[in-house]
Amino acid sequence: MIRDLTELLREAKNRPIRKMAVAAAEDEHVLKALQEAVKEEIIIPLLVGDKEKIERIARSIGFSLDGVELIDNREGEAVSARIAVAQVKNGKADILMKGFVSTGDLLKAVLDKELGLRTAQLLSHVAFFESPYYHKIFCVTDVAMNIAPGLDAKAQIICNAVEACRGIGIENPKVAVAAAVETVNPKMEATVHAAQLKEMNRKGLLGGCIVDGPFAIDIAVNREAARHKGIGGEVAGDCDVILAPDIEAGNMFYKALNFLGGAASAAVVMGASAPVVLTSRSDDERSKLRSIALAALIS
Ligand code: COD
Repeated sequence: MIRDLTELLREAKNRPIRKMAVAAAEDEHVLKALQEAVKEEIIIPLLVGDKEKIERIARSIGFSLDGVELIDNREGEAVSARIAVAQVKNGKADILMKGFVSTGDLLKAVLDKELGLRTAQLLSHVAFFESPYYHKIFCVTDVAMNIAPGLDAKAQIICNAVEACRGIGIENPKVAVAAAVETVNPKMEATVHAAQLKEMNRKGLLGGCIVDGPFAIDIAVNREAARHKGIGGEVAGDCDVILAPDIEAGNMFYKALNFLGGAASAAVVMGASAPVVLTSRSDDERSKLRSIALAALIS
């Protein structure tokens, strides 16, 4: 089992090297992360984007592109996204990574019915964290893709997170369904969904995980807080997965952990025919590198 996020890199180095198509690679943070990932022999990049800009940035950071495959595209980032997706679809790459392209444009290319990477599953984003205030790594989902998931979508989001956890050795993860309170309030949809998801899991509809909630975040991550409020069970204070009620709550939690909470993160989109590295433009190259390693482990 991975105990801290730096282990992702060590573990990924021991696995077969993966080929990764990068959509709109003309981005300094992305190229720095790739430079490191190539040095660590985690991936072989296949760059798509504006060749002139990519080569200029690569030169400025001392990244030699000798032997690196590069598909030149000057028709904009959305087209680069479609070309990179096609490389994965055609089996020329095992992983897709977002470069200097908007999340919306990349996801639209991934979701394209004919040319994209859709499967029967819902696609969802899973972000892993290592926090100085928590005793193990954990993930939050979905902070970047599904805007306002309903009950069925949340069930699939949990299944994707469980699969991602398994990919890094967390078997039977403990899932906390996050809300603002610990009791079911019909006026708070997240609390109603929590009770329903718990019941679905009890009936064996989710599988391979323990689900509990509704939990406010303090209950999910802090045993003392849970004990103080009289909440027991295996999940309270020891969760592996936090299911966010919607993209707003999830995204704010994600950014707050990274920018105010001293956390380190790694993220991947699950449910497509290949893992998708979908880091935010403001994530630094270490975070991007960890996400590449995570995707390589899951792929
Ligand atoms: N999984 C599988 N299929 C999906 C999913 C999904 N998560 N989302 C949409 N689809 C399918 C639909 O069933 C439909 O067939 C087709 O895709 C189009 O659906 P729309 O019209 O809802 O999709 P779009 O193209 O308008 O939007 C899809 C996005 C993922 C782009 C949209 O949900 C979105 O903008 N999400 C937020 C992205 C974002 O801004 N993140 C910011 C944080 S970094």
